[in-house]
Amino acid sequence: MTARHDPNCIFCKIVAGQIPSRKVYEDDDLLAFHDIAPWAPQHVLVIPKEHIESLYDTTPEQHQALLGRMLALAPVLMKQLGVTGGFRVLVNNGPDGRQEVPHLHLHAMGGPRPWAKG
Ligand code: IU
Repeated sequence: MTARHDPNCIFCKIVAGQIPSRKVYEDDDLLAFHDIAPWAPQHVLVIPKEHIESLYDTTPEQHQALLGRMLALAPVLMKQLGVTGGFRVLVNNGPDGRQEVPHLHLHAMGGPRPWAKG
């Protein structure tokens, strides 16, 4: 089990295997799975296994490596999923940042356009 786990958090439940997900990557610290409501032909979420609510709860001193690994995983997964023409990454933080699930996650979205606006 991970260092910090919130039993009420849906993504912690996914990490713990209590809720199924379509996993695309897993290691000791990170999990990546297909978004259940994709905005793009390929849409995966990369999350830390540890319960970190948002980027507000990170510091450069403690989380630089973890955050770097989350971002670095995005192109690897996009390529594995056949996305070679371009993709977007997005991290929503807090209510004004349109974060709906309060467990840090990086969206990686790609595939042939048209798809997401903005
Ligand atoms: P947001 O950045 O917090 O707004 O995005 C949350 C995403 O989590 C959103 O795209 C949902 O479709 C996705 N999601 C999921 O993949 N599985 C779930 O069980 C739940 C949300 I709840």
